[in-house]
Amino acid sequence: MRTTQARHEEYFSFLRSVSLLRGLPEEKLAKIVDCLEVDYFEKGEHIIREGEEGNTFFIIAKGEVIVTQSTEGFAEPQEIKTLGVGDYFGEKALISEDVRSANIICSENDTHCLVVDRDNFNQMVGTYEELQAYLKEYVEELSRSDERRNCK
Ligand code: WNU
Repeated sequence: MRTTQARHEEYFSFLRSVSLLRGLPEEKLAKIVDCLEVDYFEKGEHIIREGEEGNTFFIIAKGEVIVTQSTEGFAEPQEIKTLGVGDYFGEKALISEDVRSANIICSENDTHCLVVDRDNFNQMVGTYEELQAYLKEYVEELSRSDERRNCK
């Protein structure tokens, strides 16, 4: 069995490679690792459902997911993009204080996501102004591209 120490080191070095978190001081990163949960998904599973309430932020540590969204003129949610290792999702519901705005569906077996809850997300983002500004801007851009795509 892997020790807690080994797990900590593994996720710490992984998080250091995630571009979003580049500017975070090491002690902040270590705290995030302490309060992470790891969730495992199989191909076809919904990780996030559009319209549901959500209180978690995800970082992909292994595998791949697709993002889909309900769109005017289409019966089925339409695929918007694919995300892979080092990508993250779920920030929009936390930042906009809204329900989930898209579906996240696992597209590869044995996908691992690091999960940060709302309190820890707020601590992570709140203590780092550049990250906060970056994410706010990105979330506004997502809303604009949703409108351009005629999401429902
Ligand atoms: C998009 N429109 C919407 C993505 C991930 C991180 C960043 C893009 Cl910084 P949520 C559903 C999640 C949402 C986003 C993610 O899906 N998402 C998008 C879009 O065009 N959401 N509305 N592209 S991937 C992505 C930028 O994370 O957060 O909590 O749940 O609404």
